[in-house]
Amino acid sequence: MTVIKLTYFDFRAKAEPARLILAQAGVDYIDHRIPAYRLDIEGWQKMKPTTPYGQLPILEVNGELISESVAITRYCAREFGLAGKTTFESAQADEIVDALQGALEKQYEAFIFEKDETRKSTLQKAFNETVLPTLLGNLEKRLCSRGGDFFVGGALTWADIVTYNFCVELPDKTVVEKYPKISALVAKVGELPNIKAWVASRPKTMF
Ligand SMILES: N[C@@H](CCC(=O)N[C@@H](CS)C(=O)NCC(=O)O)C(=O)O
Repeated sequence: MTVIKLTYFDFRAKAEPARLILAQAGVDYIDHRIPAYRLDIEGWQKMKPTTPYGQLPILEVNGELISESVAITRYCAREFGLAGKTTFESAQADEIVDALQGALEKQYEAFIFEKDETRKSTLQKAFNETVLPTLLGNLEKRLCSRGGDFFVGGALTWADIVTYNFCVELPDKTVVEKYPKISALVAKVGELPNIKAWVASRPKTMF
């Protein structure tokens, strides 16, 4: 039996897309959570050098380790049949995930990492008024061009699950309502029984 262990801080953040995929696929895995690094600086400083890039999440599969959240999420999607049926479909799913990832990095910068208050507020304004509407508008068009129900091949893939996670984690979720196809997709993914059960039962964390 394959033993899968996902190690991350006790947040949703960068591990949640992989957790959602594993939940949707009904995979039994070890959801290993360590205290947020600011709550256990000493513990994290000990563990940090044991990880490939000094960061989490990491995924161990039968003891072999991979790092980087998107690589981990993509592996889970491929391994459990949620990455498209052909290499072209895989690329179509990758495109959506990459587009979301670009915006997500700007969101983290604006809402979490930037310490200078003036710059932070400029970045947040740019995210809310330009980055996010541009991305959602483009994704709405992409979704329509691919049939309107799912992003790839008329069936659920990780592109849909990552989109769902991005939208439900937005500081202001109501913005998604302006994009009817994306909104319907987010609702549909949220109603998938395995996703719904995971979201209801997962540890409650701030982000
Ligand atoms: N590019 C990496 C970034 C991972 C990352 O930023 N991890 C943060 C937590 S979200 C971390 O480990 N911070 C602790 C540190 O850098 O010491 C990924 O996507 O996995």
